[in-house]
Amino acid sequence: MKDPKRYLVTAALPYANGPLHIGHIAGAYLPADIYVRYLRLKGKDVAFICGSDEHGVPITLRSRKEGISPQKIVDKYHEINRKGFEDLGIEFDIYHRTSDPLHHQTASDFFRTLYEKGEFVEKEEEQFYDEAENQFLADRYIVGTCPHCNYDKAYGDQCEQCGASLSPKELIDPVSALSGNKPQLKRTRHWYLPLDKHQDEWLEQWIDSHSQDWKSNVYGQCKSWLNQRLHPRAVTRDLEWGVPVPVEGTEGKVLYVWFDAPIGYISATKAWAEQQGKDWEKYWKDEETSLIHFIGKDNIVFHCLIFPSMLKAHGGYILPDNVPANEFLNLEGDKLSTSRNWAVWINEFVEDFPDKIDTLRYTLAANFPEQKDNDFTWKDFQNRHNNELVAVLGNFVNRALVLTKKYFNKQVPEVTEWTDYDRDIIRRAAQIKEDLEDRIEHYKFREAVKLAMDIGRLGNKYLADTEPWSLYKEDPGRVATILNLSLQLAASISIVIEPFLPFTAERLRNFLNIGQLNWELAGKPDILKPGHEVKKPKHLFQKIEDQTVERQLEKLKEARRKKEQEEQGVEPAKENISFDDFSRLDIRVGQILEAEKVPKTKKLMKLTVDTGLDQRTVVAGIAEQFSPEQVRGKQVSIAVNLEPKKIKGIQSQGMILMAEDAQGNLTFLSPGTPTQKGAVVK
Ligand code: B3M
Ligand code: ZN
Repeated sequence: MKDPKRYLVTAALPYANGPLHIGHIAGAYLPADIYVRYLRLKGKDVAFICGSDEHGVPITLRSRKEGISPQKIVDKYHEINRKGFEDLGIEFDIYHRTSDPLHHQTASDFFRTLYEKGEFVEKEEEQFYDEAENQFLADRYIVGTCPHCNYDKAYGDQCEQCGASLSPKELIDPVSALSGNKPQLKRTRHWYLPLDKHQDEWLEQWIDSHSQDWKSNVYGQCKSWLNQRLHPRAVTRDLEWGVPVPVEGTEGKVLYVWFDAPIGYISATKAWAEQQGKDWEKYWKDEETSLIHFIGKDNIVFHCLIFPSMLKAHGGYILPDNVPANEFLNLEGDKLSTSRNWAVWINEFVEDFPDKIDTLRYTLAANFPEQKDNDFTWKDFQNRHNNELVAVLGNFVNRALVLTKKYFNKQVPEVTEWTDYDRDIIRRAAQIKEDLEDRIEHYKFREAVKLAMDIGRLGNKYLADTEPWSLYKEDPGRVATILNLSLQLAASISIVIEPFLPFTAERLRNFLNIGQLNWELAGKPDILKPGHEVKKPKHLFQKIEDQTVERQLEKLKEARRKKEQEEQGVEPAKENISFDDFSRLDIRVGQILEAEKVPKTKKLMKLTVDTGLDQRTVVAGIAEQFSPEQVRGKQVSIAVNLEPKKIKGIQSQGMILMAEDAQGNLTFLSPGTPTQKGAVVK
């Protein structure tokens, strides 16, 4: 849309079931924030909407796993994620939540309107059911083997390995995610959105109308869905957690999370408009509003096909103007993964690098997976910081300020006369600003962030070519012109980097002693007036040392190792003890002389052991795996200075050392060759 009256920009509502990592940020939130900051700099009317998606199976599964209520789970992660965005300088106008009553009301009304208009198809059919848990198994409640790629942990709604969208009945060997049982089939009634009808009536045509202005990855995915033909999609579920279906006689049913979540954008806009004294309907119903959804690629079908069909079925709403979805970000060459703990978590990053938020934003923007998956590495993070932010941006700004202090007492000098070369620099700066606009407006943020840096590159080249430091004695008037232009370039930089590096832009404005400027000033040669006083120069950035990023790499690998061990059932390491503590233990090689089961117990065996010091009685929990015959005569390790303890009425004097694996299998720690009884184990 050319020159819309206002913008409504949404970023996918993250599930409040866990913390955010850099993959989320690179997928949807940072591109959205860059875009919105740009619009704000241009003085546009824009509402930037986000919030927590607090329904759906990811939440209820998490709540079961942690043994706390769904509401407690979403309260916890809503706050963590809200703060994470704030720390990254991602400035939504509102960060709402779908457990809010206003949302329940809005989603409920929306459903009722469609219901009353006859926009749903009602169907009763058989669905998988877990008898033991008394629950229907939709979406992630059911797992099995993916029919497309054979991945054996595919969910009922999607395979995370190949990305295919699935329905439970397509899974091979499905089992309940709750009990692990084989599911039964049971009849149930649901409401379906007839996407096939929408496809024929308008949807396909509408998607086609965006073949040129939507990103090819987005348009391509939509076409591939349409080519396989859309099917009616159930928008209700047999679950307890969610927005109740607002129809008589539907107890135990809620709206499908992907039905209510996008309506979350609407309820969030309502809440924001109420706070601001604005009219929410202008943002959703006026044809002159441009609605833009920023999302990750796994959300394309919901935002490009399903939600538009809901809006159309309802009537009165505008449809998205664009849905600039990114592909996925990898980390150090490997898929980002919560389950394998291969991620840079936002809360941890903020803790480790409170003054490097912009470096993260910069590195992510430079690597946005705009057309295909892309990689984040810590080495690249360091290189971009040191070789670009420090060496280009920081260096230029610092030189301009230092020279201004030295020659002109911190005041912007007056231009004596522009040379042809100066004019060329001015023209190039203006060109960069124009190119930058074009790239941002076409969602090409990787090129855009590079262009923003180009003004710094231009400034460095200008100083290197003109060498004001060697001219002052001869020609102070020329130096005045050079520094004037350098400071104008620095002011331009403070504008164009704002969408990408907002914290740095603020510092730079502070150095230049100016407030936030309108976008249109960027690239102009007269932003700062002669005589304006700038501040004492400081450095914009400090270098990142090798060991800093090496530590992060170590931390990543350590986290993954821990997770793998956890999965394999390896117990976590205990705290260190002193050598003294250890040497107080007295462990000897002993030999089992006699063995008999302790009556009326399953596990216990009474042993007589020759410790080399004495013969003593020990009770050991080994009877389930060993018979008395198997252990008689065996050489073992025995702790001999443990305090005696009464077990089932028998005085036990010591402990036989055993290795126990995650399945509870026991092995004796016997010497490898026959050893003298009483030999000390140390
Ligand atoms: N919560 C899925 C996701 O976080 C979902 C997005 C909803 S946007 C309306 O990927
Ligand atoms: Zn698959």
